[in-house]
Amino acid sequence: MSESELTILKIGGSVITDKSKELQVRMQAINRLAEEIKRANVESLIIVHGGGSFGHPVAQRYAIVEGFKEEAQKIGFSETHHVMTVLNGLFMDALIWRNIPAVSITPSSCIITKNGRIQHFEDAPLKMQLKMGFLPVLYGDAVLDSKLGFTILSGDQLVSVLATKLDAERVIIGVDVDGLYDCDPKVKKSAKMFKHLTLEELQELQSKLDKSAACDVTGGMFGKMAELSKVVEHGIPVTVVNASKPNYVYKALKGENVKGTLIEKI
Ligand code: IP8
Repeated sequence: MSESELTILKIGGSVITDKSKELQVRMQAINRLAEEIKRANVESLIIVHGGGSFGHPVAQRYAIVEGFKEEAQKIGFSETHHVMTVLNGLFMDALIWRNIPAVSITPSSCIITKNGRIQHFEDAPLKMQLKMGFLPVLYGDAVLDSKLGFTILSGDQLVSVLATKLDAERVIIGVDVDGLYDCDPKVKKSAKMFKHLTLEELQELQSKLDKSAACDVTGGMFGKMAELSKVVEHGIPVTVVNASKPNYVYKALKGENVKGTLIEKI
């Protein structure tokens, strides 16, 4: 299968962990998602997952995203990376026990950022894994940074860089709400969900939302969308679906009709 038929699936940290409690995994969600990924049987797939209540609280405690300022942060860098490998291990268990040939790719070992943006990515093993029919799994991680010393690389940046670099066919973003809204549906019941957005509409919406202090966005969804608009700009369609609900990810992977938000260039 050519790389042009590649699918990139992002699973948000809020889907696979309980963000209200540190280091709280949602094992049921991980197992269900692994089952759905197995059933969908997509030939060329990369999975990226977020940090949720594993990576984020530790990274925040040690201000890892701001870069290296003092020696005391180093153990925080190690801890952040370590808890991400633990969460990733649980995801990998669920996939491999279902006979999915998934292989974990550790971002901190093959990526260096510059001021938070990916500068160097040793992607030859990933490309070879894809060619051989493996399923590479990456995650948001603590990484070294040529300007800052270190920082946090989000799963969303990984998705946008991988999708554009490898010319993915489509990107599916699994979150814990039904799609992309004009404001946070968990805060505002009247929040309006978008079924379809063009790149222009998305950018318009983002600029409006930036100015609006009254209305928060869905778990930073629009911040993530800034990353994903790069994917859409590249001509790759992005679908945002609720990965906390059974079969949504399955249907999206199968290309079936599913409730969510489709973002396309035109
Ligand atoms: O949850 C960040 O990845 P994200 C992961 O995709 C860490 O933003 C280590 C905080």
